[in-house]
Order: sequence, then C-alpha cells, then structure tokens
Amino acid sequence: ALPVDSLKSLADLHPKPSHLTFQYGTAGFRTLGSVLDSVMFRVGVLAGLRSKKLDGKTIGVMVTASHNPEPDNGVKLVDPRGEMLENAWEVHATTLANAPTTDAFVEALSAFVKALKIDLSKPARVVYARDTRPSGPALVSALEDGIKAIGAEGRDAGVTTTPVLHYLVRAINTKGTPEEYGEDSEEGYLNKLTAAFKKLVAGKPASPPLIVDCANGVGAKIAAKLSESLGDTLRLIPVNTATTTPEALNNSCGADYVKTSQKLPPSLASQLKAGQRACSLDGDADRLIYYYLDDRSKFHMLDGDKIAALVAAFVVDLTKAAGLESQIKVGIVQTAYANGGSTKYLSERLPVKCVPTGVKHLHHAAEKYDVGVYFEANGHGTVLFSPESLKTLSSHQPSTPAQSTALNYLVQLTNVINQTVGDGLSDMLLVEVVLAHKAYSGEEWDSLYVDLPNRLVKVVVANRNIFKTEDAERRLVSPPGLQTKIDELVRRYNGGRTFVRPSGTEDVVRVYAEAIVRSQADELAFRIAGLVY
Ligand code: 16G
Ligand code: ZN
Repeated sequence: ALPVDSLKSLADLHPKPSHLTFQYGTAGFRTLGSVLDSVMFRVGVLAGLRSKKLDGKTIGVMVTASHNPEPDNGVKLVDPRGEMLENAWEVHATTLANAPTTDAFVEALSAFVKALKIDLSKPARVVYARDTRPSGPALVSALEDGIKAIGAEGRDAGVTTTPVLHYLVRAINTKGTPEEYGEDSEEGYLNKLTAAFKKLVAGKPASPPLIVDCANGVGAKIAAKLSESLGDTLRLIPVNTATTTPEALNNSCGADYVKTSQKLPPSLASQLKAGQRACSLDGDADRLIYYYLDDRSKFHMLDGDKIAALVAAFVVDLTKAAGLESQIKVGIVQTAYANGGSTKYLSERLPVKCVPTGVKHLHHAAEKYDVGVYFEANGHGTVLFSPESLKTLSSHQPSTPAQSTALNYLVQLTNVINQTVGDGLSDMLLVEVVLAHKAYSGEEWDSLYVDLPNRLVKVVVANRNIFKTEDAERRLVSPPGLQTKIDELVRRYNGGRTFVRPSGTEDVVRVYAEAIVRSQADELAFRIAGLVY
C-alpha cells in the first residue's frame, strides 16, 4: 500500500498554490521558479512510481528552464533509456500536479496506482540534477522530499547539464548489459566523448581555437572540464561563464539569443575576429548554434538546419566508403521551422520528414531510419543509430583498408554522439570532426545551401488554445477561415512561406515567415501577425 502517513506529512510541507494550474508541456513543467515547490515534490513522488512501474529502473529528473530567463525554472522526467517521458505519463503528471490539497493529491495517487497496476513492493530509483539557477537548490530539496515520501532511492547528480543527466540515466540502466552506454558519472561522459573525438580527428590538422559561449549557464562547468580533457586536440575558449552573476543567465548571449535575434552576442564582439568561427550553447547546454564572421566581419549564422546538412552528408559519405550504403540508409527529421533552403537541399539528397515542434516528436520519427539525423532549427538535435545499424557496424567485415577506416569512423561517431537527446557539447565535437575531415571553414560549410531570409514574431492573443494546427503545424484548422486568409496573403510574396502555431511553452502564438527577399520576409511576418491578433 501507499505510505500514506509519510506522504501526507511531507506533502503538507509543499502545498499547491490555489490560484495556479500547471501543465506538463513540451519542456515538462516550466514557469516561475518561485511557484514550483509543490510541483517538484509531486514530481519526486511520480518519478518514484514510474521507477516502480518499470521494475526499479532508474528514472531521471532534470530541474532547468533551459534558455528561459533566470527567474524561470522547470522540471522534466527522463525515461530509462535516457529519453523523454512517455506521452501518457505527461497527462498523469499534469493531473497530480493540479490536485488542490494534500488529501486530494494522495487520493489521486491511490487511484493512479490502482489504474496503472503499479506494484508498490518494487524498488524505486531516481537520479536528479539541476542547472545553475538560484531557485534550483530549494526546488531540489522539495523534489528530494517527494522521492523520500514514496520510499525511493535518490541519487543527486548535482549541478550539471541536461544532456549529462540523460546520459547518466542511460548509463545507469545499461550497466553490466551488452548495451552498456558508458561509466555512470560526469567523468565517464567526458571520457567517452573525448576518447571518440581523439580517434576521429587523429592525423587531421588541428582546428583553430574555438570560442564557446556558455550562456552564463551550467554548460560553462562541463565545457571547462571538456576543454581540459581535450587538451590540444581541440582548444576551447569558454566565454560567458559567469554562472553566479545575478541575471546573467541567457542574457544577451546563448544559442536562443543568437538564433532569435540573428546576431552575435555583444559580449563576443571584441573577441571574435574576421574569418573566425564560434558557437553558443543555451542555459542547460542541450542546444548549439554556430556562426562566423566573414572576411569583412559580417556575421553569418550556422543553425540546426546547417548542422543537420553538414552531419548527414558526412554520415552518408562514410557509409559509402565503408561499403554499407545499401544497408545503412540515412534520413532527416525537421520541423516547420526548418529553413526552406535547407529542406530543398536535403530533400534532393535524402528522405526528409517534417514533424511537430518538440524533441520527442523528432526523436521518435528519427528512430524509424537506420540513421536518423534530427535537428530543430534552434540547434537542438542529435543523430540516432538504430539497433540494427549498430549490429551491422559491429559485424561488418571490411574488404579494403579504406573500408576499414571508414567503418572505424562510423563506430566512433556512435560514441561521440549523445544519442539520448540533443547535446550542445557533443554536437559541437561532431561538427568539429566533420569540419576537420572536410577541411571546411565556416564559410565553406555555410555555402552548402543559402538560407532564405526569415522572421519569427510572437503575438500575444486573448486565448492561444483556439489555435489548432495540422500537417506538422504547417496549417491552421482553427480559428476557422484564418488559414484561407493567410494563403491569400502569402501568395503575393515571392518564395513566401509562413505558418502560425500556438507556443507550447509560453502564452503566445508564433508566426514564422520566409521569402526570397529580407524586407519581404519581415513584411510578411508582420502582416500575418496582424491577421492573427
Ligand atoms: C521546448 C522544446 C523544444 C522546442 C521548444 C518550442 C524539448 C526538450 N524542448 O523547449 O524542442 O523547440 O519547446 O517552444 O522538447 P514553443 O512551443 O514555445 O515554440
Ligand atoms: Zn535547453
């Protein structure tokens, strides 16, 4: 039976604010850190139950609000393979978070345990981590109360990145099995990535030192350690590492700032030289955006779409060189935000699928390919090798030395890539591997295809829930008639493409527009916003 007494006495310490409704959305629960105490406690309990349901496998809990401003915080659950929480449980999480009182919460829990036939005698294990936000420590202690209340065993992974936490979950759950993912520690993560990277770039001329904008977030900590373990193999220069300066987090820096404003972080202006490239992580280091200054010091952005194009071509080249072209096929997954230039370029070469925004949608679609390359334009993404592809890689007998070299590269790619979730630092190493192999500068990489000018605006509306989409968010079905008006407008713009979708993380509607000419993309976005408002 449920430990009702301990649950009730601890739950009483974390009452739900009566005026708020919480929702487990695309990024878990996310709102102001100051109102999340009860949510954290209940997530701790739920994580324990999820572990019991999955026969004592370790469940992960990450406390972060990613690229959001410092006062925000959030929490999301990580399933045993290091992947996002199963869909159905998002609904359970929402229900439990909104039970108005302790009694209502415990009642909802028993109903839940019964409905899902959770065997409470099973062990429960939870590993958790947080980013550098000031609200983190108090929220973690509420989480720990929840873990304790359900009688689960908790492991504190401390202050670390979202991708490290995902890695840990997978590493813990595969320990001692044939699918062992690596040693279950931050060091294990760093060693795995570094060892693979060194093998992949051995014999290649060293890349120039790389500036890494850490968004003044937790990525700074892991980037510093990575820099140390890489040594001269790749010289990293971490900047925006002020994790204790109030309000510095994600402020005029980081991947989201660069992607949204299409600008260089002002703090890098004096450091980045003409011709040099650099990259930005977001506040929890699961996103990555590259950029460079050309010879005339003009800024050029290399976003998630450009990363996908670079990486996919490289994997295809290697499968050909290894003689595995017919057995291992590469596919791409994008969202509606993918630049039209990238979609055209990629779909002329490979299968491309478009899915709704949110990593879980991309991840699941990518699992359907032998090698699935998925990136959101915002820089979140990774590459997945199917279990069959991994088997092929380990059993294939190369017939020439060239095939053997290519095969080894493919195997090491599977190690340098964090396949659990998008990982800014792992993706950075991946990009540097490809650039080293191709001897590409930022400019040469950029010239794979030309980005169409685009504009993203957000519109505050009375009720974003009336906005409903279809066709992977590319068309509106509600409010009625609006899509027809949009179609009429967009037709007047050369190369025009636009879509409108309700945000899953903010109370706004987003409008995206692109066109052949910059001024037209801007104008189209603002006119569509006018229709939406
Ligand atoms: C979340 C998603 C991200 C998506 C963004 C869209 C995860 C881990 N993160 O941050 O992939 O791009 O939401 O936000 O799934 P929006 O719905 O507010 O536009
Ligand atoms: Zn993030």
